[in-house]
Amino acid sequence: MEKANPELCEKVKQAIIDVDPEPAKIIVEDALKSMDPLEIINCMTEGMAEVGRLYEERVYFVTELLIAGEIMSQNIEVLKPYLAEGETPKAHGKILFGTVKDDIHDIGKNIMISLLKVAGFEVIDLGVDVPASKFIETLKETKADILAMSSLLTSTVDQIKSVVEELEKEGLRDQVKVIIGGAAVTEDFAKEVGVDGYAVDATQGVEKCKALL
Ligand code: B12
Repeated sequence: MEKANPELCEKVKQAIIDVDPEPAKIIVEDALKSMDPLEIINCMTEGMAEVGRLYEERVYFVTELLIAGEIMSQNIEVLKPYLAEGETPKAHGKILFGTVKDDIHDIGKNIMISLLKVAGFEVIDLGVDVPASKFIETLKETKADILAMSSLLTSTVDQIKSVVEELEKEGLRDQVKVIIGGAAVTEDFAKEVGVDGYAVDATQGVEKCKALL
């Protein structure tokens, strides 16, 4: 997507990369004056990808990942009240959402949940490190229309397969739409496991959920 304000976006991105909470908060608050909150989130996400790259190159360590995560989460709290502006007709439907077992990344999940709520969905958030049994048990209790799973680690994507297999075993697969996302997931993987939807970011994820119902 073309950026409305590439210079400011770069500043926001850099603020995340610098992993210094105070200036990052000021820059994001300042960006709000001229940028759409969703665009700010996308710029921060680009910063997070760069933090991940620096971690891979051993320039950064887990501490930096943690601080960057905290900064991003705090800034999302600042942006949340502005997300609802300009929203059109409300969607109806219940979504069960969680990050798969052995994975504790939740920033992307939380962004998508905020956007889903703005769009009018009811969301049941199972949190992180959610085993297949918990997804199935809660699905039976809540009769959710959509099951959404997030996975950021290549070592945890197979958990998605386990959940889909469990759904089939329990005879529930036809009763629920399944959508997946997160940095470890691809369109090809989604096809391979036979889920109903995949999205590269939360905005597209919300659109997919609307289309699935
Ligand atoms: C912050 C971070 C952390 C934080 C997480 C804090 C938190 N509360 O989430 C902490 C410090 C805890 C962490 C820990 C670890 N991390 Co980490 N982490 C990251 C980092 C830098 C950013 C992730 C992030 O929040 N991005 C911003 C959000 C907004 O993006 P997102 O999650 O991708 O979500 C967007 C989309 O994917 C989509 N989306 C997400 N979920 C869903 C779901 C659905 C249904 C849909 C449709 C869409 C969707 O919408 C979102 C918004 O647009 C990434 C780097 C990266 N490139 O992702 C590494 C990264 C994911 N981590 C990595 C690693 C290795 C680890 C550790 C193993 C490190 C360690 N040695 O301990 C641990 C694992 C802990 C565990 N068991 O889960 C690797 C994974 C490598 C791999 N291929 O498996 C990465 C890629 C870094 C790297 N390049 O090496 N990490």
